[in-house]
Amino acid sequence: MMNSIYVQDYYTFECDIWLVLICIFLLMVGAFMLYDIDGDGYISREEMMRVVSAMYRMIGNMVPLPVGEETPEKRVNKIFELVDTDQDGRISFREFKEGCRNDPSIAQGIALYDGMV
Ligand SMILES: [Ca+2]
Ligand SMILES: [Ca+2]
Repeated sequence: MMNSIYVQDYYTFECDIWLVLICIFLLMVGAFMLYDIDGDGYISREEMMRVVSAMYRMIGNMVPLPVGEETPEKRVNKIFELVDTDQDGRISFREFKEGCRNDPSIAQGIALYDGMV
């Protein structure tokens, strides 16, 4: 009896983890597509600049911006430093995905509503 409850709990737990992972993946794909404005499969510095500038305008004074990320330029430079591992000046989905996985602060930095939730 105890055993079946345990299994059920475990199974539920597993389901939740998968759901969370799928959600994270969809969010990442969504975020990537959002940044990749021309849809060529890479995020260029200009594309990220456009989205980040729009984000900064949108969140305006609602969210205190972290030190060193007060301007869209600074944030884009920081993201590129961390994520563009082959330094070709554009971010592939693989780099994007690995960046998010290796450092949750990047995922947070890329998230649209960073600091609002
Ligand atoms: Ca692109
Ligand atoms: Ca790259």
